[in-house]
Amino acid sequence: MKLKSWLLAATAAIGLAAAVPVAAQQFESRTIRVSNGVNEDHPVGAGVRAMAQCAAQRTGNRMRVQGFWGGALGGDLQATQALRAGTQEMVVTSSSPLVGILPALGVFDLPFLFANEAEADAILDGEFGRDMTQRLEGVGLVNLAYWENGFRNATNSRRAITKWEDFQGVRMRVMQNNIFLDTFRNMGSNAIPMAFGEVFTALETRAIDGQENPLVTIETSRMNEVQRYLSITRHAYTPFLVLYSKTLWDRLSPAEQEVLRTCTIEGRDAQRRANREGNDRSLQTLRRAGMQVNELSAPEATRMREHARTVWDRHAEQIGRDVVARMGTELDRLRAARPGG
Ligand code: TK8
Repeated sequence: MKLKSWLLAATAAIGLAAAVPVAAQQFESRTIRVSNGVNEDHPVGAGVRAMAQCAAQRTGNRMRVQGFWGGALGGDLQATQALRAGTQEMVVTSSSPLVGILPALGVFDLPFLFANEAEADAILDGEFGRDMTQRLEGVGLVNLAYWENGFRNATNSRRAITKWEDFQGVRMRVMQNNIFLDTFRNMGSNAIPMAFGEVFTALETRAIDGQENPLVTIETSRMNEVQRYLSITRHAYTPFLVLYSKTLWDRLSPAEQEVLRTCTIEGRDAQRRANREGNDRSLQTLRRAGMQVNELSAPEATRMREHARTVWDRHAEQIGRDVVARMGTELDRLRAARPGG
């Protein structure tokens, strides 16, 4: 190449480098794949977009976060195993399917654990959540934040659920989790464990009668197309874990790790906001779509909660009695400080 052309090219390259903020120049170009079992119009989409925008801004567009939706990279457990194998960077997953990896996570599956979102946030974002994050690191998973799947409600094609006995004989899909299996068997349901990606088709073909999920998931998974009854039971609260493969995490620079920690928290706040705003909207949408909606009365919710208490006793050992006891102590402290909840 002639000297003049070379000088021109070199000048252009230096000029370009100078255009990228110095801070950004410390970042490699990298695409981070994050797997999700829900669809992109679910509030998790708002969280991933906020996280991606934050990462791009802080790295001069060198760190790209790419979402894969509807279980395209596999269901919760399958994607999580890919992280542990170091073949995928991130997943947003319910905690429930991971109890085979870390039994202590089962504490979040105990029926009627949280009374409201404020309690859930205080536990998850506080000392209890940090302890669980530390336990996850021990099994090759870096939990960057707790996002919100939310309070779970029941849908089915056979009858309105007005009291726990109405579950009798209903073939209810539950997550692949022994506490959910027990909770629904204990109410007389024929509980069937199944990965989330198979649920819509199983409902459509009547292989199962019902399932249970938060309102925004029921709506964005179009379950009104294959379910007649929606019963507001709020029988459990599921967190989403935003996990990074520890194997791949350890190869990141401290600066990249800092960006991801900061941006996953920004994503958390956007996702929780979208989830909570979305719940009311989803309920109206599902009503308009023709679902027959009922809410458990307070006395029947109390009866269901009391009936489910036996599940707590049966699973405390497997979860870890210390973990269950700490959760109880933390919740008692929160409730004493905020009697109104
Ligand atoms: C989505 C799942 C799902 C969960 C379930 O990846 O399996 O019912 O509530 O939303 O995590």
